[in-house]
This record gives sequence, C-alpha cells and structure tokens, in this order.
Amino acid sequence: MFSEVIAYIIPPMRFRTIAVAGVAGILTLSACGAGSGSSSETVPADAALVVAAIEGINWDETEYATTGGSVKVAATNKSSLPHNLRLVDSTGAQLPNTFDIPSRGDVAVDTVTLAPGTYTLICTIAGHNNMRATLTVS
Ligand SMILES: [Cu+2]
Repeated sequence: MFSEVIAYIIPPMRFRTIAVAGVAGILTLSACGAGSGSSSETVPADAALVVAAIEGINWDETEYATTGGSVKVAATNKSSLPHNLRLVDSTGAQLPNTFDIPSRGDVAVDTVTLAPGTYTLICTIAGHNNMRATLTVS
C-alpha cells in the first residue's frame, strides 16, 4: 500500500524535476547568447582572426593583425591545458566577448566589434599571465 502511494507520487515529481531542469537549461543557453563565443569543433573558414593556444602556455603568435569593424574571431585550443581568450583595449578595458576553450580541439567563435587601435589578447586562467599577444587593428 505504502509503495503504491510512493509510486503514485514519484512520477509527477520526477516530471516536475525534468520540467524545471529544462527551463533552467533554456535560461542558461539564453544567458550565454550575449557576448559569449559559441563552441564548435572546426575553425570557420571565414574567421578573420584565428588565435590558437599552444603547448607551453602560449598563443601561437605574439602579434596578430586584422581590419576593424565586425570581426569574426575564432579561438582554438591546441594544447593539453584549459584556456580562454579575452580582448583588452588600449584603456585596459576587457571587451564583453568571451572565448572559452577548456579542452584540446575546442573552438570558440564570436563576432567582435573592433575599432582601429591596439589590443592585448590574454588568457585569464590563473598562472597563464604569460599568454599575452598584441592585436593591431587597422
Ligand atoms: Cu591559458
């Protein structure tokens, strides 16, 4: 008798849990929509700027260059450590775009609005202060 009562109660509870998880998932997805790089496994052919994290806690270049405007940026991880890419403008302000590439082979893509000038590309993970490169936007 008791188990029948439990069996009657549990399925609706389980359904409610799934429904709540579903809503939370949708909220999480939409929260990621603004200024956050989308993840894929390949670097888009039309990316105007491709930045790769390599072994030794470094970017693959120390100097990058691109043309200003709406710039499709791709960050990729070619190393065994987690990394992320952030862009810092000449005033020291970090741009809102985020590129998280936690695992080897990860690719994060986002469109960044860049005015002509000099930017610094960084990785904000602790101990990765060495990952600094210059981006010149013409
Ligand atoms: Cu890093």
